[in-house]
Amino acid sequence: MAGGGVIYSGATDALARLAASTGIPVAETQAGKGSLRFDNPQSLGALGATGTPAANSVAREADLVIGIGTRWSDFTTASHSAFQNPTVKFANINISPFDGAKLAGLSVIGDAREVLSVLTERLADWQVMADFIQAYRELAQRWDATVRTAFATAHTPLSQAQVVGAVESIMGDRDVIVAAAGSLPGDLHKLWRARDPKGYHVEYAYSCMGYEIAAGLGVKMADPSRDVVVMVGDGSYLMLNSELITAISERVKIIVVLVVNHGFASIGNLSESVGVERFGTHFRYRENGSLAGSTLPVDFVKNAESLGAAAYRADTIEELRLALSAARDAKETSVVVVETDPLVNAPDSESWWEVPVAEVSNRASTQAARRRYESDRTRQRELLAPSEPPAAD
Ligand SMILES: Cc1ncc(C[n+]2csc(CCOP(=O)(O)OP(=O)(O)O)c2C)c(N)n1
Ligand SMILES: [Mg+2]
Repeated sequence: MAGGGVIYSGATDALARLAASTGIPVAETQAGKGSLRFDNPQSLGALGATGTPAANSVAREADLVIGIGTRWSDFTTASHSAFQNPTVKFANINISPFDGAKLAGLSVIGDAREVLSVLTERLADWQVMADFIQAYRELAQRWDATVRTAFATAHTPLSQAQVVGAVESIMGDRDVIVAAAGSLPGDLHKLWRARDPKGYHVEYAYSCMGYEIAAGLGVKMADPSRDVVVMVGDGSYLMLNSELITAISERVKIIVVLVVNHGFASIGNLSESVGVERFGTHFRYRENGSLAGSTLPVDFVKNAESLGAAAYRADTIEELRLALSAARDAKETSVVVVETDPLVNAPDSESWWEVPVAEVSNRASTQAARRRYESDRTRQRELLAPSEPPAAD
């Protein structure tokens, strides 16, 4: 399990060597995404609530999990439901004793790159079983096919997956995608096919709305040799679009892809999952005391233009590709405004996230959600049994 520590310690090559020589498959957290290239034969992609079914399936059965530079966050462990093998054990390589001790793991305090190099030497004659390799490769290939289908399946308005696919296709191997809040981090975690350890910058620790444009500016200043594409939802954009002005005044070029779905799609999904039917998550007029009036007439193209950015509206996939190419070739900061359907979700992670549901409610939808919640909770594992250190030999 590769966390952000793999990237921060410069351990990506060391990880690839360990994975290649032992056949141990690698899954990634948000911060660890890009630890391996997406097409590395040992890569399973993202793990957990926003993960790939491939990684989640392998995690469910795993008997030993090595956490490298990961905080084992609630999303990563799918609220402690990701690991179902009754004898699963953890070994955590971390520079922080606090994180090393998590999931009752065997704590190995050290730098990820150094520890991985030693581990590769000591495991020189050891490999996982061949049928395991075949099984996880099949799972990874199946997920890859699912991603390609999601990118290519036409919807009107576009699906967010189509937009992610179009953005990915215009970016070079070293370019950086930036995101932070809403439905994008989850979709990017599972769908994005990372090609460089520094190519994926998603803030999902606090998932702070408004981080996106300011972060894109910082990433571009840190390495001007890379193109930076910021993907931001309309909710986040409305919270902090003003940093566009800083990008323009400093002549720091970023490309902003503004995904307009007229509200908080992610919170709408969450609301549905707890039986509250997307209450208050649409950008609509209040009418007769209800929040279900007509859609607010915000013109995002004019808004971006008014701040000094070049702005494009894209309603079809062809218009999106043209706008993205123009933005990529331009010298100045651009905003590509694209409308998407908030009700078309990315392919399922086959995972779970614990969001408690009201125990007492008159709504049938909430009562049904509560029953689902109680049943899902039975999959949680405490993972408190300590992993014994190996006997000295
Ligand atoms: C500063 C801040 N306030 C509130 C939240 C809770 N929150 C998470 S996503 C979200 C809605 C985001 O809407 P948008 O940017 O349009 O993305 P979408 O969900 O539509 O993909 C909210 C309110 C947050 N993450 N950060
Ligand atoms: Mg939105």
